[in-house]
Amino acid sequence: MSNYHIKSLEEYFTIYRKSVRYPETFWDEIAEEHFMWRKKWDEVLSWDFSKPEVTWFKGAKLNITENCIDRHLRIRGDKTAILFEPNDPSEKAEHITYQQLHDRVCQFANVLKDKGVKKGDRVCIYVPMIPELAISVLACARIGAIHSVVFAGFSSNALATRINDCDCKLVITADGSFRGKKTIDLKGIVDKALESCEGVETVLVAKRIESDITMKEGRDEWLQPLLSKAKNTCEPEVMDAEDPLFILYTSGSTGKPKGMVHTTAGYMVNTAYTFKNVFQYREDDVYWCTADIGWITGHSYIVYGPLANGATSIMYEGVPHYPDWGRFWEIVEKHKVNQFYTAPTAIRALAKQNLEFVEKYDLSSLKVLGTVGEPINEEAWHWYNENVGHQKSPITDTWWQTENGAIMIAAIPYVTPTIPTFASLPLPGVQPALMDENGDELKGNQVDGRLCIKFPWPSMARTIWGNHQRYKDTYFSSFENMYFTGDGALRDSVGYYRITGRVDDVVIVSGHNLGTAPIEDAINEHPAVAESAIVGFPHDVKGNALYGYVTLKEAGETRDQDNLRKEINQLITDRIGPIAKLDKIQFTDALPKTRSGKIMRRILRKIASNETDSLGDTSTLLNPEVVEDIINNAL
Ligand code: 6R9
Repeated sequence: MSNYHIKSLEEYFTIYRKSVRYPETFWDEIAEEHFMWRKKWDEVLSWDFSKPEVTWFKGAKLNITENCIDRHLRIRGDKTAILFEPNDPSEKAEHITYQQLHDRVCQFANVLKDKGVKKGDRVCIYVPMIPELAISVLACARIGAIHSVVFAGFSSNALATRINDCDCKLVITADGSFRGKKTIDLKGIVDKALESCEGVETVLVAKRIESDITMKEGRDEWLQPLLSKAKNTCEPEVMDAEDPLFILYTSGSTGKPKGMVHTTAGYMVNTAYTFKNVFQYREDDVYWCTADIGWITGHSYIVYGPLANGATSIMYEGVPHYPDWGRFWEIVEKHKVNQFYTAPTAIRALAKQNLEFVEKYDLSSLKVLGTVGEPINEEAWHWYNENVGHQKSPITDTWWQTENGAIMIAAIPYVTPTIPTFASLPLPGVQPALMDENGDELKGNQVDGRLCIKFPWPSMARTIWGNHQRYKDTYFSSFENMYFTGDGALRDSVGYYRITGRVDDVVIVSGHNLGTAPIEDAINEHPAVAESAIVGFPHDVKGNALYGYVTLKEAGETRDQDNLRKEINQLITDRIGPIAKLDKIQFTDALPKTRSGKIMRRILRKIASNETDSLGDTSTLLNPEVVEDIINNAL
């Protein structure tokens, strides 16, 4: 038992050491004690990073929904599994108990079976943050179909590419979605996408916004009438440990999106274990992750991780600023949220608003705060700590990737002392390595290099759908016998990790290797600055020079821009040195971002280099309109 729930720093070190020395025993014990298996495994782990080929719990048989739902029914049948908070605060929140979740998942599973979906088939889920999204994910898992959730905000192009890449025959969607004051015509987007997806035979449509949509005869069907006719029991399909559970696409910096394939047993064990520890989840806690299920964070830490622990997991349909910027805090107060997990980009946006929005609400229920998605800058960290956590809720800065499936490096709240901007220590079972450019491992502390993982962990993606070679090339070819993350990191004098950003966010200026993240940190210290992004552009003398895109806290700021530019460069000189000074600083109202809040530096790089005719795919941007504005005002 003690392996599973870490309670002190000493215990962490003991368990961590064990997990490195005897990784198989470590995971074997966790898997054995905390899950429900139809058959136990023959072998905990086999691996060969040169192929790469990894299997965990080979020979085991299970169904993940039995672990996330059925086994809780006896003791937690009436406990809320999913707490749905609608976009509109005047609409009542919906408490879905474990028993109700069971019944609804089974009904949905029976509908899918009825439509001919079988084990191994791919189902595309393009559904907004309503209960049907979580339920459809679990329904696929119930019958062994592989779900491919596409964020319901991606364009028809992006959707079509993803449907075709893994040959989905069935698509689940909704008539539309609410986002703050706006509604989005999801079905229209699906219709357009399907013009280029010949393989799709069936579209199931959930009713949410009651809009007028067209239903294509013989292809499209309303979901609710089918569900209400379906039986509320469905025998779970018995799966092999290594059967694929889902595909989730992640956009590479170039080329088409990569369909990361996650398998069943290892993913389950790893997400459940990390959920319990990183959020210090206790039986009656209410947990809220603000991510969308269309992102890996939502898969692992709204659906699978929490439910495998019998937790109550909030699903919020809306946006942080509707009806006003106090909405997140209103929800925390209303549902007495204990763990709150969000992204630095949301924190920065919230921190820009009047403090009254957060001060108005009672946040005393909060015990743990989390962040994920990008490095959290110092200023945002302090704002979060002071105004949300009131300096008593530890912040766990969780580093991980779609490819990882589960959190890899993060502080264990109340156990690991936290330092702003440091993700801190690897979780048990995770063996990071920092590598230099020559491919040698940097041993010891006070080193800075490329972040790799040198030993398999159970929830690692096993391949890229339909393209194993690309999987190998992308992650296992840069360094021998290592998984390469693409991120840079430093390890400080006590062994804490600080993620310094994507390695491709490094610019060589006059022969100096400059990470853009620390420069951005320096700029963000300026009191007038909200956010910034630095990219390189070709320069006759220096090879590359730096171009900064800066958004100010107050839109339409009338400050003297030249003076601001001087102050910003002075800050950079003070913090990093004159070498990192920016040649150009463009003030802009917003930065182009992906749905998960990552700044699309690729686009900014093109603009800075004056290559605006080859911007590439902008279909996954949250705010494509800002691109034109930035181009028009480029320096
Ligand atoms: C979960 C998720 C992965 C990339 C990753 C890194 C960045 C995520 C971070 C972080 C610094 C953190 N990233 N968490 N950087 N500190 N706590 O975000 O997955 O969308 O695949 O992105 O995000 O660069 O490599 P994904």
